[in-house]
Amino acid sequence: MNALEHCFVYGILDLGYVKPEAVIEMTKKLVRGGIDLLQLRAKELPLNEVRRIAQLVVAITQPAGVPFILNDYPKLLADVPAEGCHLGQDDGSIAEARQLAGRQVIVGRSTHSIEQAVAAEKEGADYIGYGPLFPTPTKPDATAIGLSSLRKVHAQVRIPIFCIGGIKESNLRKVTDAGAERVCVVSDLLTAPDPYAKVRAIKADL
Ligand code: TZP
Ligand code: MG
Repeated sequence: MNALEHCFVYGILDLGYVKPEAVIEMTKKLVRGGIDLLQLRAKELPLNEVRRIAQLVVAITQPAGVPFILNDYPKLLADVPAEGCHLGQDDGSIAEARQLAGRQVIVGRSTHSIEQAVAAEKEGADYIGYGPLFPTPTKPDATAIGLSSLRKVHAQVRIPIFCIGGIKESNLRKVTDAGAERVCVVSDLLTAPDPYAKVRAIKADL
């Protein structure tokens, strides 16, 4: 069985929004709220600091049975017992990431078009991120792809597709009406006054 089969709401601990010292508390809130899958995205920190924070997160996610994914750094999977890693379009091959991990791991790939989505599945990704659907302050330079290709990408790709980019509780209905089945949410979770309640609300609406 695919470990992601029952994962529908993917949260990202983006350290652009959460200070390192607040990561544990935020992780606990998201996990208690029922997040299905959690990623650590720390673009500005040195590798040692990413490793340290990842160790703290995995100590919470693992007992809770929430798969934990490291953005970038497949090599960290050799010493952090996270369940997988997430690669952008320019982050190297899926096979290379698996080799660096040295054990069975989940490998995801960011995709921004149907062609990239199909290619990621063919390459052996376990899941894809698909977007950004909307413009987003979390990735300000990325071009939004909109909602019009969602049905087509779901028809062409069998691995789990996590739609991402500007998705919020307030526009979730629009996104699912356009064909999204799974979502990845960053700022709407991390800036919520009550992230626990926000996860619950998004899960309930999906
Ligand atoms: N990749 C595509 S869009 C995005 C990433 C990491 C950011 C999504 O963040 P938000 O705050 O949910 O729009
Ligand atoms: Mg990357």
